[in-house]
Amino acid sequence: MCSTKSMLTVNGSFPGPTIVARKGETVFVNPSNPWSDGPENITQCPIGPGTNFTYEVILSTEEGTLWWHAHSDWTRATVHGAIVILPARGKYYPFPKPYKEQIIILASWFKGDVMALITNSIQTGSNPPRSDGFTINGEPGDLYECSNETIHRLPVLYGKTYLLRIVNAVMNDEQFFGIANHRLTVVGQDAAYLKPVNTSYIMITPGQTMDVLFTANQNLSHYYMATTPYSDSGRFTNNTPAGTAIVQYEGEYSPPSPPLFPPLPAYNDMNAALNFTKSIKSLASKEHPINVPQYFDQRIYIAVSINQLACPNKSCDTGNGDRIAASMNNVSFVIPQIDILQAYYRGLPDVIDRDFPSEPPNFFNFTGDLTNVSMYTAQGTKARMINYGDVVEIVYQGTNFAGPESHPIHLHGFSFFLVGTGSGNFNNVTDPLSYNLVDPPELNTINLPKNGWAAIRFVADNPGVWFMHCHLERHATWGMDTVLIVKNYRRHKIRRPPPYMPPCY
Ligand SMILES: [Cu+2]
Repeated sequence: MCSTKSMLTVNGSFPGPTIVARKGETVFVNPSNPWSDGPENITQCPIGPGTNFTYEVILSTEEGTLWWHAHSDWTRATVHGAIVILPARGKYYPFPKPYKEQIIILASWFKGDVMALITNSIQTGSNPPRSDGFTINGEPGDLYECSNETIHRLPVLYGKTYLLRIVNAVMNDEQFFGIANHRLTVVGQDAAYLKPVNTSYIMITPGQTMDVLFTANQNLSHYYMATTPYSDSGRFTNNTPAGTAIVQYEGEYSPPSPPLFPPLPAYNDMNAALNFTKSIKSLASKEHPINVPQYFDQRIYIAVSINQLACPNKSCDTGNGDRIAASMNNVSFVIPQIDILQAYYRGLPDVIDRDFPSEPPNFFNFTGDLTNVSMYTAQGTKARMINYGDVVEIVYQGTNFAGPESHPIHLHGFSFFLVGTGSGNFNNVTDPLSYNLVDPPELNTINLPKNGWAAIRFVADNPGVWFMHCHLERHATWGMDTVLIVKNYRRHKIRRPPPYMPPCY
């Protein structure tokens, strides 16, 4: 894009290296560059410059594609990569073996220094700038200036089927993605298999991964694959070209210039986004069974809001001089100085409050006219305590404050079932009647629709300190986060921390 910059990477590449494993394996990862970490000051303190730390990643039921990324400030913009989880030895995909596989990582590109941008917007209390572009496998593609030569190219053979492992590593935008003239078959999401969905486009939120098949069955030519932002906020106009790559048939022919472009939905096409999301169901086959909780022990109802915080003398750089904030159940999350896992494990006082509310402190018409409802939020470092083994239902409720939009909510530590979703306020009598308790998708990041609700269920069988946050990075920065702490039970315990944990400064 006609400029250069230095940036944080892993092994000098953007995107970073791919980790390949088989189902059920344990992977050891040793990042020795600075600032690669688990959620900073949630489950560890950051890995300091010049030091290293080994992660032991235990894969259990996951099969398909996941991704790894930094969790310190906005470093994940450039520090991320795919994790490919193949079937266990002797097992096969639940679809015909593709001829080849290709990782496709969608990401944001900022011409400026990402840390400087976010630091500045935190100081001024304002909205961080939009990214200057979108990339596919590290390249913005030839719709951007100076980017002709380096566009990512995927050579294909006529008649063959390819598996794309798509990761949305974009910072602040859901994405539509498609390939001109080619149908897509979505077969997996967040490392769990799906009933195949045949479609001309996908909508993928930051944090999500999708495994998608396509067959090279068109005339020998060049075709764009493209990624464009999706935003239902009504405050966004898309001025950014699509990130593109080229699907390039092998053979003798003269390719058109430019290649055909896929007819993706408009950036604000909410129906296109919801229709795609609603078509996603677990495969739930004999070979790949699922176990959907048919009841719950506790329900947590969480209002997810954009808010504001008072700025001294109205000195912040926004319309009314206040600071933009965000919250869950009217608590705007404050990241503590020491990591919560260590504080909890060692019983350190005064780091967390254990009283994250199980419902919003005030009930109002969350999705109605809120002009007379206060937008100010409380702040805190509150965690929700959960007994080991509890079946938990979480209902997320979108709210209509300040340019409402959908939120990709991500929970660490679990895959969970998205059992229901709908528009307006959640009705705890009628809405559960519409739940899918047969073949809901098993995910780790859901799309909470704008001014709507979404319900998830999981069994709290993983003791630990688990961050839950919106995967739009600006919302997470503003406080749209909380922590679930699953308590120990008998031999099911949080593991002892290794002696080489990065120190907290
Ligand atoms: Cu959000």
